[in-house]
Amino acid sequence: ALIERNASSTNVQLHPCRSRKLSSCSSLGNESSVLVINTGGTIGMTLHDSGYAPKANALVESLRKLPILHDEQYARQTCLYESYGLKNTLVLPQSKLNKRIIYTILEYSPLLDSSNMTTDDWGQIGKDIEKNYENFDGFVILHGTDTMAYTASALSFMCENLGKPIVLTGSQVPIYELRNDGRDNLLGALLIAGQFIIPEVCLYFYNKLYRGNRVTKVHAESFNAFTSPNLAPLATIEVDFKINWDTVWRANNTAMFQARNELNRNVGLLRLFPGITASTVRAFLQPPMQGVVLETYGSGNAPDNRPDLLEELSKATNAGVIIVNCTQCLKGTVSPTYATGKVLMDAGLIAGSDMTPEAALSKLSYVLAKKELTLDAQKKLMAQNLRGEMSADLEGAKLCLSNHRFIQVIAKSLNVSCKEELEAIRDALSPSLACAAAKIGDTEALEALKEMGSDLRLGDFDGRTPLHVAACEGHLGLVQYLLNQGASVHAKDRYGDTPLSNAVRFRHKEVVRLLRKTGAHFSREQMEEAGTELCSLAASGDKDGLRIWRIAGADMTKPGYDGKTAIEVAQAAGRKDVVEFLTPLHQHNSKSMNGA
Ligand code: ASN
Repeated sequence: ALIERNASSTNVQLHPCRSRKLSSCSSLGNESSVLVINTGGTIGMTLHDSGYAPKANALVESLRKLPILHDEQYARQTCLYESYGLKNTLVLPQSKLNKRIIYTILEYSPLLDSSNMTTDDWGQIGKDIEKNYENFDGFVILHGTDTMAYTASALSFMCENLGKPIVLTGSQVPIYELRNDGRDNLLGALLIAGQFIIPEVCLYFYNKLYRGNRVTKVHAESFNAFTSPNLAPLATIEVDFKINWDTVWRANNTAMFQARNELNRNVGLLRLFPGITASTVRAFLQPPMQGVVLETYGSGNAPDNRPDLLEELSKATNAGVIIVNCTQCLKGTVSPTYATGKVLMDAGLIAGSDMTPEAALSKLSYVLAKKELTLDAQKKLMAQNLRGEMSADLEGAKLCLSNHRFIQVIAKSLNVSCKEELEAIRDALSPSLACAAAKIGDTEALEALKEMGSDLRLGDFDGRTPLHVAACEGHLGLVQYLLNQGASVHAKDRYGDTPLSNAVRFRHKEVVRLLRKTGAHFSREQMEEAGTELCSLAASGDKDGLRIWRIAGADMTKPGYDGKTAIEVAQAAGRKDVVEFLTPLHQHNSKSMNGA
């Protein structure tokens, strides 16, 4: 009783929790249900005269005979077959996390080698997931490896506001053969889809779970067939499941799940090569072409000495073709570093950041099918990070904010997709936030920033560290705290000021003492400039001011800009008390150098 792929029969209505008799099943709470959509691929192939080809109606029965993939005893005890009424439902043995994963296989007809798949097949998978969305906890798609990265990318865009895991997998050797990678891959995918709420379209292969729109097939024979060049795996499954929850993408709105199954077919991939002719490019960009991924060199470069080529590109973008610039390199991103990259921007291309060509192409297909949008809005979407398919542009992220919760808010608004990006934002923002916290003496906020992994010793855009700010404000306790955290008393901001010179300026005696105790001292230039400052303090009779300089270790005999010393200025101004104050210092210069 296989459920065939036609619109009326693909809604797998039954759900164990609703349809099974509770009295006869004690462990329903531990159960989760997964829909496995079998589209074909090597995993279910056998050898024919013409080579490997998919074998229909065979997978369920062979899985049923594999104890690691089906627990017949449990199925009978819990009346699994009666309740489902379908022979294509199986159950995994109990997992380490005490879960029972019940999975129902929906087999497509015909099963396809993934080389035969088209955008219509992506649409069909989308429809079937949508129809069965509420009946299952997760979804596994069995798929050939050849175009799996394309399907995974496409589904990631089509599945809007996804709240459940969709895991694509397959194998390099059919599951029917003695040595194969199909069993492990299927088992891993089921365990992920049935046990963890990773609300992404993922690809599981050879012990690693990847974000689906970040992968590319890199090996035709190895079991380790995929790589995710610009994003670390979402999970690694070895002795334990290690899930990088920080990297897991989540929809950040309150909309319901829906699969957008319309896709635009007028898209294409064009790879630049030295000597490509303008006529090739022109032919490729002819109507009905609407979206093209141009695979460029290095960080998004193309010849800037080929006006014929650039003209063809400009003509096409002016005519409304969206052209996305992606690099031919496996790793790294498109950036406007070179003149040879800038010319493409000038020609109206959209920078594709570090998207894989597979992701960029399927994104175009998805975005161009949104007919309700204007061309400009479609272009904007192409440049935006929609599902974690590209790394967010963190340029200009150095904002000054006074509350560390803003980091999360900013991360969200920038559509940050992984731990590394979040860390980059944190590193860009936290010095400013730490300075803001230091200003108001908020040790708790500084602690919170530290817990987030921020380095409290770092300076903001002006090189001002939290210690500078705390010293200005005279927050003695905070200065102590920051020193204990390893803050440097020698840090200089862009004006050459140190925490010590700041504390002197705002006359925080105790802070100056503490900083001096920790080894703070004036620099040679500061010492040179001190003379003039001392003279002006002496002229105005400001003994308090002079005292703080003395505590800070200034040489009180240093002459000012006109060669006169502070004591000479005090004498000329008839400030006897200042002269008195400065006399012993004058005589015992060496002592005063060590502070009071
Ligand atoms: N040709 C196969 C496919 O993509 C390759 C595989 O699955 N390993 O369907």
